[in-house]
Order: sequence, then C-alpha cells, then structure tokens
Amino acid sequence: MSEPLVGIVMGSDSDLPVMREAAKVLDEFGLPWEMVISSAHRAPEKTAAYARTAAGRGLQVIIAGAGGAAHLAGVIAGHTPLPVIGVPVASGALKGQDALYATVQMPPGIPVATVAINGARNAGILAAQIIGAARPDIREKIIAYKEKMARQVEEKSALLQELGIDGYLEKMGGNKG
Ligand code: RP5
Repeated sequence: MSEPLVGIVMGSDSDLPVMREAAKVLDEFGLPWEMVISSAHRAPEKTAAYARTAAGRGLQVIIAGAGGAAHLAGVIAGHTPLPVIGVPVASGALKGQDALYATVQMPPGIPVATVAINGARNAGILAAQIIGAARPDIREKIIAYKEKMARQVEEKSALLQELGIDGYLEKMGGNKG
C-alpha cells in the first residue's frame, strides 16, 4: 500500500458517514489517503501535532470536516503549509450553517478552501485536482471523470427527448422530484 497523500480529518466519529465520501472518491482516482478523528477543542494537542507533522510525513493535501463551531480546518491550516479543504458538516440545531460560516469565513492570511455543507465528495475531487496539477496521470483521470459526467448528461437528455417526461420518470423510477 502506498503512503497516503491526502489526510482526512474529522472532529468526531459522528462526521464519518459524511466524510467517507471523500475517501470513496479518492479511491476512484487511485490516490492513497489516511483518516483520523481529531477535534480542535476536545483534542487540541493531537490536532496541532497531526497538522505540524503532515507535510513531513508526505501528505500533500488535508481535508478537514467538522460540525457546529467548526474551527478544525482553520486550526489545522494554521499549523501546516499544506492546502486545507474544509467540509462543513451538518450537525446540531443549525444543521451545518454554523459550520459553513466558521469554515469559510477565515480571516486573511490562513485560507481554507471550503466546499458545500456535507460536500465531502467535492473535497475529495478538489484534493485530486490539487495533486493533479503536478501529476499528469491524476490529471488524465480527472479529465476522464469530467468527460464521463458530460456523457451522462447527454445520455439523459437524449432519453428525455425519446421518452417524454412521464416515460422518463417511469424508467428512472419516478424519483426525479
Ligand atoms: C464537532 O461537533 C464534530 O465535528 C461534530 O460534527 C460535532 C458533534 O460532535 P459529537 O458530539 O457528535 O461527537 O466537533
């Protein structure tokens, strides 16, 4: 197994169902990852040590997901020169809006590239794109991934023309809203 290039960090095991989507898409691109639970407030020393040692251990990107007053991505970004992607996780009374603001509103100097609430899949894709900037093999996989998505849209549109609205919804299981 190759050494991990992407670190996926989450504040709690309750974030795991969301954050596993980042790991899944990294697998699709053939990029090795590691996953840890480390809270910025419940385990601040562990979090700082993880971030400080990440680059030296060979990681190239860190994805950090947390809910509530989500300072995990920002704290990690403060301790590492690596690019950090933040995933605001929907949890608690504000359903991720608190985490979105906490993650995206980093003051000047310490950026966190923030994806949508629960947007861990996009975080994984963005991590692959960052690594792909210097890795033609990964860049080719991203191009192929985008071409596949475009083909799927074309196929769906062609099917809609062929079957009409009712026929399309019936064929697709009637779950299109
Ligand atoms: C955050 O608080 C975690 O990232 C999680 O999203 C949220 C709730 O954590 P638990 O109480 O479920 O452990 O730190």
